[in-house]
Amino acid sequence: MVKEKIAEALINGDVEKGKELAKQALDEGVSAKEVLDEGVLSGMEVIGERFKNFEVYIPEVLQSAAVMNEVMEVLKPALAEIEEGESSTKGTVVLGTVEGDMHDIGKNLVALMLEGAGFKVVDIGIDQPASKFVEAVEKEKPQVVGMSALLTTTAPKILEVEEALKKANLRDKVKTMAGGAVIDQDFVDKNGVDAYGPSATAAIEITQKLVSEVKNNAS
Ligand code: B12
Repeated sequence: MVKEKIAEALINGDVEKGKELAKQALDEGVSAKEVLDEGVLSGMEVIGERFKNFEVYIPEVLQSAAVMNEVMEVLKPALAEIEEGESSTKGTVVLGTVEGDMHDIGKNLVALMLEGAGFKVVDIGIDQPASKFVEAVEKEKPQVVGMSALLTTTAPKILEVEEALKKANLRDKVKTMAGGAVIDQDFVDKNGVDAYGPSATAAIEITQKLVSEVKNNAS
């Protein structure tokens, strides 16, 4: 029940209620992942649908995002415990939202989960042109580059990042992954991206796999 109430608080934009319920859920033994998937994300889904149908507008969406951020603060310590066993391969991920795109809620969630799982995340932020991804790869030498795109108009920017990495002779040194509302398996297959990440929890498993592929190639 408490998970549904968290979704409700998120939909209603009630920060205090959201925080209080998240604490209550953890106290009651509900896992942070369940709160995330069945509370936070299902609430965001409802808001997403309403935004699409013009039933709510930008201020309401931002208020729900504020609830989500506060609830995530409560969940953070518990999510960090999702960390996989000792044998998991840790590495570095450069993560950003592509040029022209301001959406960062999903990207931030991916960053949070990856950090929780023990990866170093270099978050380059929103609205980042291909050149900034290249710069970050040169500087940070990550195994994985993660790109987030939520608009039909910005999805092609992922291809620009792929091309820029090739031009800088960096593409064979990293694996790439992409996610966001308009990205799917078909898109990544057609655009030479190594993996599609449907969610922040999936991103952990994918990153683990990609990091070990890069490390195996190097050895
Ligand atoms: C919140 C939101 C906004 C907020 C963004 C606030 C912020 N700080 O991010 C605001 C109000 C600012 C906004 C603005 C706009 N938005 Co908007 N927005 C949304 C909304 C409702 C939710 C997105 C969200 O945060 N979801 C919750 C998170 C947790 O989910 P997520 O982003 O999908 O991320 C998860 C996965 O996709 C994945 N993932 C995401 N990125 C990555 C990256 C990697 C590497 C991996 C592995 C995984 C991964 O993991 C995440 C966590 O599980 C969506 C609706 C939707 N269905 O997505 C529309 C939506 C994306 N927006 C849309 C539009 C049109 C706009 C505007 C153009 C509206 C306008 N007319 O001004 C502007 C564009 C601004 C810009 N230039 O970017 C459309 C896009 C349609 C399209 N096909 O292009 C959508 C789909 C709504 C719709 N159906 O009409 N928006």
